[in-house]
Amino acid sequence: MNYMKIGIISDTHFGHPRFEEDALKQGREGLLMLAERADVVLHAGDFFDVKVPSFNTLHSVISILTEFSKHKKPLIVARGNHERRSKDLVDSLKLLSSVGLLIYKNWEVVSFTKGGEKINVLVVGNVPDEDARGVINMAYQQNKHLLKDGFNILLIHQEVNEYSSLFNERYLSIGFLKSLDFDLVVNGHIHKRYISPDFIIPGSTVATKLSEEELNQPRGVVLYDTKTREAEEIILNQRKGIYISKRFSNAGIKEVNEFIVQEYSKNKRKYGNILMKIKLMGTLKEGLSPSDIIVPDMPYLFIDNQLNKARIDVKINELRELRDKKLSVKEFIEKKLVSYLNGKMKVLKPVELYDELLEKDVDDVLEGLI
Ligand SMILES: [Mn+2]
Repeated sequence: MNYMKIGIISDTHFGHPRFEEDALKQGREGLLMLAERADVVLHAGDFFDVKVPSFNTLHSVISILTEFSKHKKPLIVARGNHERRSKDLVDSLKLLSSVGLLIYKNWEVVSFTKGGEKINVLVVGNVPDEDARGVINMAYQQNKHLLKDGFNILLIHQEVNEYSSLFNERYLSIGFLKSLDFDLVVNGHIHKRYISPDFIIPGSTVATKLSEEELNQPRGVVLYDTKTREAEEIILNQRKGIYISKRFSNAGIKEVNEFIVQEYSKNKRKYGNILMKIKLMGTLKEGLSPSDIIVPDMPYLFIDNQLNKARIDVKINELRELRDKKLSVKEFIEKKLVSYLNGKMKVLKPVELYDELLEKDVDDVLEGLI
């Protein structure tokens, strides 16, 4: 009996405004690698990053797909949330499918056979996550008769509670997806890779957010064997993502700057091309503010400056408290002064001093104290 190799890729985000070059390079490598090794390639959505890609992006993508097409392997793409446009507008995937560079389906089963093996792919493009159960179930019921013989795959682009940081009881769950009885579910949207014999999220081929999770996971694609139900991860050549967080205590500008430059240079020497995010936390010396840190201009270096955040939060909370209690400014200062002077004055109670200061000349008040 024959079997098939399914290439699985997702979230190439071509045309990403910040990482356009990486998206093209890594997406190209992933697609062409699968074109060579797989019998059929599935793309689980967010092919493009933007709803209306620029001519430059389209030009680059068309050249990638032209190379891909030389391998004569079908490329099936589901719509991601980034491609969703209103019904009467032609979207980027429809455009590419109209010239035969990819197969773009929605609510449809596409079938392929190789030797004695048949695979059926039900494609359901992205819908609002609250509606996903209803929509996918309806698409399944309508197309069930086409899923009788062969290896059945569901290709979607949605949140799934077990793998998402957002929980919503109306979103998809593994239990729901298993109840539909597919041999394999392939999902995009979630940029972190998860692999099991019957559920695969390949993850994105490019980091689109500078989160710790996205930076610390190497990007890749998956090659799935329908016979053994084993999935091979293929890691792409890529800029090394590095996420560092550092806590300072009463630091000066120089100390912070030196840390940034040292970490960047050290990693650049070690890995070559890097994409680095440094989160700065803790406190600066009295009198310095976070905006005093001027970040050195280095390619693919991003700084999340949270210095003095605790101090700033305390101030914000005091102001919030003031607002909540609807204290007047006068009362607020009185409270601050009382808490500051409590136990430090013998002659007057802090509250009396405050009243005197409000009504009399400061010099007269001070004279009275001596
Ligand atoms: Mn995405």
